[in-house]
Amino acid sequence: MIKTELIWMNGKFVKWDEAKIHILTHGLHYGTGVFEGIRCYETKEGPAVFRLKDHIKRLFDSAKVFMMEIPFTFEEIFEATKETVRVNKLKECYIRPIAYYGYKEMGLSPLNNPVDVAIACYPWGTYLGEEGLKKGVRCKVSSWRRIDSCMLPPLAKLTANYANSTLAKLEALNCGYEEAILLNFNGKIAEGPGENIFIVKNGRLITPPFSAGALPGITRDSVITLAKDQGILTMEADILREQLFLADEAFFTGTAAEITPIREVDGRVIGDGSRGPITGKLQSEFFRVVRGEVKKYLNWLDFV
Ligand code: PPE
Repeated sequence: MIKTELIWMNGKFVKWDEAKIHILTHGLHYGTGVFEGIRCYETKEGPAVFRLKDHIKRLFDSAKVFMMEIPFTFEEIFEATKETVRVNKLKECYIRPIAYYGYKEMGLSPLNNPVDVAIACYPWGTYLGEEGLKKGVRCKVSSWRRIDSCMLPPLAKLTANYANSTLAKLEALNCGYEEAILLNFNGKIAEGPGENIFIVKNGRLITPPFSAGALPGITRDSVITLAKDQGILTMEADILREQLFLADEAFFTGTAAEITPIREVDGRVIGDGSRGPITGKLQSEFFRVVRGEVKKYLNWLDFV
């Protein structure tokens, strides 16, 4: 990890190496936190955060599901996020805001504990490798199922949910694959451990609906919008494992993963085994949009 200078903690900037918490922090023991992943890209007009308001809205939505009161307003977190990028003098970075139950009491009820909030930012290159972004990644359908909404809320970005993601990721890596794909409890495709998933079939996009356990991804939403502009329709529908095997193209979307093609699943080559034409088209449009090269979508950028 590449260190930067300052991290925002509860309203103050703290030096990177001093951004520490107590070992008995509630969130560390019980996964009682909510977080976001955001990217800031270099544009001709300076660094711009991609869809910052949507990310902060989702942070507050996650907290609502968890009945957690974030002790800062939307506006304060919005400004603090931009300020964190600014003080670290970064042109491009990944931004990680987190709100979690802090240190006071142990035991499952978090109600007596403070809610602490931090925002860090640091350079983070490609999520699944430069090669993965160009040629696609090899995936394994996980033996772990995506958490079901009656157990943990998959539509909220709760830190606890990522234990499920980590198990799937570990299994995929251990079996020699680059990424996992999780089925939901009904055996339909849900998403990757840190990405939404799309397939391309006969010129159309298909992606699992939220009811299948797909996080309301902001990149997912951006891709659906950009596809529509290009006359490519998206269906939100359940996807079977074999539909994935038989897709013309498949790709992941996510803030960290951006748009990453999938070239193989469980030993089946997807399409011709490289980045497909529709995936390529959406990917290059996405990178133009985040870098401020498409006028129509300048309103998705918040300049720091
Ligand atoms: N599903 C999951 C489970 C998920 O974690 C992410 C983001 C997405 C879908 C895509 O959502 P969006 O970023 O709004 O398009 N995952 C974040 C964390 C990744 C990590 O490894 O940490 C991210 O991409 O920032």
